[in-house]
Amino acid sequence: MTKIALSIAGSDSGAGAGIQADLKTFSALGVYGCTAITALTAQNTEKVADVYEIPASIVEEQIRSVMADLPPAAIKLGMVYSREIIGVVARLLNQKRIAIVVDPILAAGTGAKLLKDNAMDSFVSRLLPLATLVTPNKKEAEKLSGMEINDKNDSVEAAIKLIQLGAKNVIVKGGHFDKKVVTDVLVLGHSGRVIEITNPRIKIKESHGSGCNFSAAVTAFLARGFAVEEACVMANEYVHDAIKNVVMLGRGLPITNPLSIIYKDAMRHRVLTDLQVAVDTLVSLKGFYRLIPETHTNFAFALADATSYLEVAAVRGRIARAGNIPVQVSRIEFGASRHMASAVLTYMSVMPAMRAVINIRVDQEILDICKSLFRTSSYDRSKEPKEIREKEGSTISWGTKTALAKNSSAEVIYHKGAIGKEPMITLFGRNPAEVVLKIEKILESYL
Ligand code: PXL
Repeated sequence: MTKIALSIAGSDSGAGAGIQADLKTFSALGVYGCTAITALTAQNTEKVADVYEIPASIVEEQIRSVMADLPPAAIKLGMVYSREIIGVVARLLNQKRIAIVVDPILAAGTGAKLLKDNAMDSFVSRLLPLATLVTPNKKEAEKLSGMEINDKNDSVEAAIKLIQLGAKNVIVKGGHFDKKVVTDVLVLGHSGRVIEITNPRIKIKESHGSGCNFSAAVTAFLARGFAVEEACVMANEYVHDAIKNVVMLGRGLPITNPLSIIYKDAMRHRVLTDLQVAVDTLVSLKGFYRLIPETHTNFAFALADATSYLEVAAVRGRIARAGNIPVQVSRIEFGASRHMASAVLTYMSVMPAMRAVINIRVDQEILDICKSLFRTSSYDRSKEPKEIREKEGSTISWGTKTALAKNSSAEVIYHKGAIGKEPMITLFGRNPAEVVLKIEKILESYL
């Protein structure tokens, strides 16, 4: 059954952080999100222009309305802003056996205060004791613990202080430490266990919304029934991906992209199915077997933003021929062909829209047909520099680049072989269906 999560937080008109980020994150992670809005911020990627506090009684009515009819399996507290709102939240959530994630929002990434100075004491005394998990960054952990934090040991010490103040578990996030890798430090209050979750640093200064996305993701995973440690590890991976896919839309901070995971899953599915449909058509084309070289054919299709062969789908084991019948040897998978991936990735670095490629047999007649139908270019493998030849897997990339340098709009790139190397034609298209159409054209002339 669909689980419900409730976010008690502020609205961000720029929709990168706050309630808007929480709803996107809950939705992306398969949880139904409800909200109780504590404050309206007027803001964009550059600054918070103003904050309007929602009366505590209205915050109370929102929480009551949701709880009465849409019982949440987990609750997230974001920006709570004032003592009055903290009082209401503490009263309503006290004694509730629901996982509560407290994201201690003190200030916006662009600087503005999001918790009033006179609310700090009640935040600590009334909300920390409710927390299943508190998710401070470096600065927030320093403020709450009253100590300076410079390394992982300090993070553990600060987390223990927050546990002594009543939090059950604490994760001090590593994003704001000046380190090459980012390490989140999770301290489990019950066992005292310390868990480090480490990622390579993504090279951006700051990403608007990442803190909200993280705490909302943990909340979603807790709502779905994962334990705190698992929820933190999964949320960490999710947000790492969301930060990698930031969108630069305004003049200020880049915005974290909490939906990237669903777009990516959808795109991967599209790439696999489009390629399979095209391969099915291809192997049924009359006479196609005559275009399959001794080393077999492969057909590859890359994700739109692919940079590695793992993001290019191809046929595991290639398309071989059994007599006159083309045979798809195994499944279509990402990472199945380093060779074809190398060709298409190099091609895409010049023309990003051309994401599909197939290799076919070379004889003079096929080559002449290709030249009559398509823009072509070629490279000479005997001219391959020694250092490229010695580097495993770099020949195709070098060849494709060399051929494109001669004719940057070539749809067909070929080489005539070298000692011990079978000649090869690579034929490119925007997608697999377009490549199949080109193959059909070749076959019309190659009787
Ligand atoms: O990123 C913290 C945050 C949380 N909640 C709201 C915000 C911000 C940052 O700007 O505006 C409403």
